[in-house]
Amino acid sequence: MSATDDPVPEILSVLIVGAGFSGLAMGIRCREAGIGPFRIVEKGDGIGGTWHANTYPGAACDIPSHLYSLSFVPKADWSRLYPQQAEIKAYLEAAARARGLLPHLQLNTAVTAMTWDEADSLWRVETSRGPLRARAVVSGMGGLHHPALPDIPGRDSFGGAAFHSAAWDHRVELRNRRVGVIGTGASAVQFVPQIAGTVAHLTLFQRTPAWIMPKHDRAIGERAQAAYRRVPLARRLFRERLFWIHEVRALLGFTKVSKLTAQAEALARRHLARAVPDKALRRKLTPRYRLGCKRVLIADDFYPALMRENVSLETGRIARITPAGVVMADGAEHALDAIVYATGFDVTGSFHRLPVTGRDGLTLAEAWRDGMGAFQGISVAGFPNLFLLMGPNTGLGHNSMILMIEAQVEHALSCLKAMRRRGLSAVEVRPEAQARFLDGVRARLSDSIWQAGGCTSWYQDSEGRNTAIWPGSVLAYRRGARRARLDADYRVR
Ligand code: N01
Repeated sequence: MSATDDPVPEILSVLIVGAGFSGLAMGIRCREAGIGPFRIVEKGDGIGGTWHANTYPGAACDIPSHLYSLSFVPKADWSRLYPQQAEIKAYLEAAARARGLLPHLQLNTAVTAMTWDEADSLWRVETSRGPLRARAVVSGMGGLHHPALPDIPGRDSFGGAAFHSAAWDHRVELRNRRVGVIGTGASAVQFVPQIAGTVAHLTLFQRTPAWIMPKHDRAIGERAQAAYRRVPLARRLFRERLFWIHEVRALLGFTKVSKLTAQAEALARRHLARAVPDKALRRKLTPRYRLGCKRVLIADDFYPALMRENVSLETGRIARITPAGVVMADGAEHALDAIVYATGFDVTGSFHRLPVTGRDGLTLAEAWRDGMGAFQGISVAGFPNLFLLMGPNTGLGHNSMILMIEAQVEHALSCLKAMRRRGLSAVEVRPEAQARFLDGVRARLSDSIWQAGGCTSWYQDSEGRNTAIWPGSVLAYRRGARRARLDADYRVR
């Protein structure tokens, strides 16, 4: 993929950070609207964001392909109901090429600091390849790109191979080796079935059993693909149907403990019982928190993988890691040749790692001392001309994240277009608009599963506040976010 190395224009209209779904969506819409000059900088060496970085065996999306794609970049020939990593990455590369983004895209360029220059009304941005200046910055950095390694004593003393699932080391041969996998989240349930059949022995270290639903993945046949190609309305109706199947959960109040929770838990228990006849193993795999508190997983092949003779499930507490393997709190030892950490990401720390200094020297870390928060998850008071995509409280547990991203892109774009039309140099969300929005989020969260569910999850910060998930329907979010009400919610100058 040949991106650009051309010199950057002296002052960019827009700098977009990240070439994953959200950054590329923003770039496409900027280009269509004639906003420019703009540039997309990406720290990685390819397009796709999480779908470029995560190459573990079996990496796939648990949202159907026709819904997990941009409404303005339709693809008729998705090969499976649930898309696999390579197909999503190829889709994003094709979109970037077809929509003329390559001349705007600069790879291997990490943003290291950003400072708002009030006198010149622009952002001064430090990158690993030199400074940039931009009137506006759109962050498409996402939240799930800093792998979290567990704080287990002796971790670095391990003598075998060790890596995180999000940075899979394909040079390490796991075939016929004794492999330990720590963690049982969305990543582990996808790759454990892929490697279980080839390793000598797999020990899965589980701290908390997850709720797992049936997946029912299937290939989408050539006839259906051809029909979607010939009749775009058929594809749109299929996408719409998938949207409503997912959205109905939110409309029925999935974020609260309800009858729906109990019914979904019963379905997941039946899924477990069908796959795992062994009562003792089933007990170990049965969650003890209410469904929805952590991300609900979908997989048909994970439980069968645990039934294999060469796979064992360890549910005790890990005491330490030694050069030879893992030692449990009860003294049991597991000799291992390799350890895969499927231990998730540092989500709340993601923005704090990047020094972002807004108006009057306020840093984003200071603004978020009492927890992350942004107006519509997009704009933060004190940080003019800065727009966050996939910002705080805009993640989804029930539907496609792409729908949220598109609403955020339209919000940022409506601000940028108004700035151009009205000759504005800065737009900054009013603190009262931000406070009103965050009060609404808090009210929605007050009787949510995260208050009552008795679990901790990466959705919550160290104080237990959910700063990751939008506690409502996509429809409700889109209604509020899609078009910025500049004169009501923003200060302009
Ligand atoms: O990470 P996770 P993930 N000792 O944080 C355990 C997205 N995603 O990479 O539950 C022992 O879910 C931890 O245990 P516990 C998706 O949004 C999407 O799997 O904290 N264990 C848990 O079991 C997802 O939610 C897709 O008790 C430790 C696991 O490690 C997000 O990425 C696919 C531990 C971490 O699970 C993250 O998923 C894959 C310790 N010290 C991922 N620390 C799609 O299909 C942590 N654990 C779209």
